[in-house]
Amino acid sequence: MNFYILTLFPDMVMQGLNTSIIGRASEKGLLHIEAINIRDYTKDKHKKVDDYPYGGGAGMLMQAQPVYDAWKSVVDRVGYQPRCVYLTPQGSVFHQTQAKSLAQEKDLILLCGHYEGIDERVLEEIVTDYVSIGDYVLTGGELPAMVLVDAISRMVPGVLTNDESGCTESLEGNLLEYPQYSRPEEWNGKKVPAILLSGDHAKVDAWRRQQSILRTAERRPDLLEKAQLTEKERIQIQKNLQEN
Ligand code: 6GU
Repeated sequence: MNFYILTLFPDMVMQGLNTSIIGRASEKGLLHIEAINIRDYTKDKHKKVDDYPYGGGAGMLMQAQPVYDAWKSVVDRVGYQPRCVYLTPQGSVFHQTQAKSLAQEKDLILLCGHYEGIDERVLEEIVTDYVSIGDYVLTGGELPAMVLVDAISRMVPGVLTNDESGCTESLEGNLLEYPQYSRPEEWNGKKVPAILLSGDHAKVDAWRRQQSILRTAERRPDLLEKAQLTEKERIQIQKNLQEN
């Protein structure tokens, strides 16, 4: 899959994406991640890419022309208009289902804003999706773009090894992951739950399922409403909530 990230800070984005699993997948040729410097497309003789907003107000806006020309350079190269995601706190909040769906694309353009935003007219021309990564404000779209590339890439076939793909399920059933333990059997006076050492796979599975449900009830009750639970499991949650 090919990612084209339109940004004023190409180094920031590339530095964050050349390591670990995403870096390995890029080396293998499963991913192509490219940052395009919007400043390279300005026609201003001082390489300026921003200006004051009409009507006044705080801060500067990124101007339409360099953003459009940076986008057009990608479109001309790939020969069609791929989906173009603008990272903005005004977008719909990114979710695992969207990561999965965007992983089906061959090419994806990610547009990172800075300053107070981007001239609305170019957004109307090029943006297909407005995406936020949560209800808080960041200084720019670069970190959100990196979040999207990571979340989407791990859904691209081959990016995760078999060992790694186990953790794909965590949010899909709307249940959080159960707690996990590795060696030693006792650390800092704390023992690994005995059932995990029992070798009884059915019991281990049942325990993990129960832990997932309890953890979700405690930490993300909003998710639990969407989870597929048996009647028995729902009753168990009620019992636990009453006990605590
Ligand atoms: Cl996508 N951009 C910015 N600037 N801030 C954000 C965000 C995006 N998502 C949450 N906060």
